[in-house]
Amino acid sequence: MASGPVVIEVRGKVAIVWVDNPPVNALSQAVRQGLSDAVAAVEADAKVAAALILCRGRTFIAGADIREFGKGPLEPLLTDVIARIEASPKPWAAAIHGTALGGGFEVALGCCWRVMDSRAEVGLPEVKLGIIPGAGGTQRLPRLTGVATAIEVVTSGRRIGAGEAQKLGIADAVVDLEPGEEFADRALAAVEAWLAAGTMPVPVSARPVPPLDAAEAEKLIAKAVERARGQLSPGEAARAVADALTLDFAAGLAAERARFLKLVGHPQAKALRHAFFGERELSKLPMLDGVKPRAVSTIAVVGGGTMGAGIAVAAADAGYTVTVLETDAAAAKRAAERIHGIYQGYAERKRIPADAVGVKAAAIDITTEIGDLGTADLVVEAVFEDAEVKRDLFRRLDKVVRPGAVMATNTSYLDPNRIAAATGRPAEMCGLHFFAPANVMRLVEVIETADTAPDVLATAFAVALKLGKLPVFARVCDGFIGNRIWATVRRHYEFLVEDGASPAEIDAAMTAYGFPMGPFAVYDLSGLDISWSWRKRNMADRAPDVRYVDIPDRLCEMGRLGRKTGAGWYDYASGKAKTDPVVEALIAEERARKGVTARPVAAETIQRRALAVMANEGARILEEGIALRPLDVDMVMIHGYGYPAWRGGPMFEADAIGLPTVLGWIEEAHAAGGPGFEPARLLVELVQQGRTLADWAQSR
Ligand code: T1G
Repeated sequence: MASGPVVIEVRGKVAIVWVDNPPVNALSQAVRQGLSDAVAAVEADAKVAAALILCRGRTFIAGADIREFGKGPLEPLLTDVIARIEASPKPWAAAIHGTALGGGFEVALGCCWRVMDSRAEVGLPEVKLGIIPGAGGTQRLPRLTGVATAIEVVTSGRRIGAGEAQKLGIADAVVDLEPGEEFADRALAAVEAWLAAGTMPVPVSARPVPPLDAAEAEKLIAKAVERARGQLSPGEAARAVADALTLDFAAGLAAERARFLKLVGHPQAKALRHAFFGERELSKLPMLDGVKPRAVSTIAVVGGGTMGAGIAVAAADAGYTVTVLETDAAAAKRAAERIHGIYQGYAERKRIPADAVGVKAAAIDITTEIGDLGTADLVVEAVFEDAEVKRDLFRRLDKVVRPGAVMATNTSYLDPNRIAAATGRPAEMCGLHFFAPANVMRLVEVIETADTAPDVLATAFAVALKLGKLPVFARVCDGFIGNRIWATVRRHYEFLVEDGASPAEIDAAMTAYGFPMGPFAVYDLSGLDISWSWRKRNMADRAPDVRYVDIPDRLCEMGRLGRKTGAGWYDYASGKAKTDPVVEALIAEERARKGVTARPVAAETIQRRALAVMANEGARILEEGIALRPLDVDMVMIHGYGYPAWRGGPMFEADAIGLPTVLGWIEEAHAAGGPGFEPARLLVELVQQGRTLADWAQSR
């Protein structure tokens, strides 16, 4: 039988049901229909004793087709297809390679047997899309793993490797392929062996749910809700799994469906779909169409400090040959220790075996000879953030780096044009702005200078993607996309402190909004001296009517540079951030000096101000062509600054709330902040035209 993306191939007594729906075998309506038809065909074929689902391409079924969401349920529903497979008088097996995620894993759970390639993974990541498993995953998984484990799996959305899946009773067999061996053959052999054994396993849905104390289940739900910081789906997923303790399978399934339908249309789910597809749109840029990246196999990193070491490890882990250049032997030794430390951390978190630490660290060559960079295909500079230090370095690199190599600066605030101008080949230059720790943070701002050649840009994107990063295109301005928005909203947090809010109140408001950490806690962590030098560079010759808060300068003058000095906005003597009467007194003193009468500031006012200012600055960045699309701004703020993904980022959220409303909040921010915070022309025009940022993006 062949219907669309599902084809049956009978081998002996087993019907192999091939799913072939590139790129990731998503469960589109056609695939669901094909599977449903396959159940009937298998039942009707007397020669066939069992069925085996196998997928073409790089992965097993990666879940429901997310592009179908919001378009209303299309028959056949996945729940029904899985029920037909499970109820079939002939056993079905699933052979999992690559990933079986969401609905794909649920299909496998509806089968009698699951055989996994040893490199395969399974998971129910629906919470990352603001939903919960909607085809029986919350009811079948706990029947295999127990409720506590199932709650952990559905609330984290993490992937489970084959080894663990076997231990948890999810995988009935794990296949370690010999070179040249076909997974399909090994999976088929497994099914034939099970058939020969003659024992038909009990369908998962008919298996009992291992008991768990109701109070324990409640505790796990509460923990999931607390960890979600305002995102709804993890709590709902935990409750759905816990339902299995009190409801029979059919009732549990119905309850799961109800929760799923409540969430799939929720603004949080729409925001997370925006984030899912946004990540995948980042490198789809018209200026990269048909532009061939240059070949890169060797990367040199100049500077083995925190950023340099992280970049070197990320590059080595992605398979590049890496060299780190340091100024002298002592600095080289420190760089080696940092790199070793990163791998040590990986071993402690069981990401790599302990005996791999030394090998991996040693694979990164560290030199003090700039000449050794002569053969590098890409050179990334991560030295001290000083324009003359960087220009001098690139002048020297210009003499040794081979023609045709790409050179990139990791500067976060300096002008890459000025740095590139220190070389005779500015077209070979771009910015690669990593975020600390560079071996962890996925975001990279790829900066196009005035001279960057198209294939240099394409090379930067290709390397960033191979590093497993999220490359966001940006042009040159102070702070590019992320730091510019962050510096702008920071000024408003400081205005709110001067007007009456405490740093702790602002931090509480923004963590309640969904940020992992409050802004003042972040400032103390990254060091107050960074923005101090930014203010000195950018605010020293400000116009008299520009609002300026002196409190952070006073803190720095007092030597309170943040955690690294034991005090900043907070006091860290106890190891934890504590409100400090010294800071409270300083704030009161500054208010008095400015003649400001403190007034209570509601959390909602703080949150609205933050969104308004971020969206406004984001719109300016779009107007100026520094960023190309609202999604670029959103992905930077989500992946670089902790903006809650379930809000979609400031631009998406501004549209979701409604630009007229947000423009009102921006005007309030302008009233509070004065010159420099005028509403962006783009937003004013869109409101006048009754259009959204998404409309604007579509029209470009
Ligand atoms: N639906 C539609 N398109 C999808 C898709 C999906 N589930 N998964 C991936 N794509 C597209 C993606 O947009 C990209 O398109 C291309 O495939 C390659 O993806 C009932 C309701 C599988 C690990 O959450 O995690 O099941 O950009 O670049 O890096 O309970 O894709 O090329 O045009 O990511 O190799 C649950 C989502 C759904 C898994 C592969 N499933 N996908 O990663 O490729 S909800 C998921 C992934 C659900 C049920 C519920 C990854 C991947 P384009 P890619 P990759």
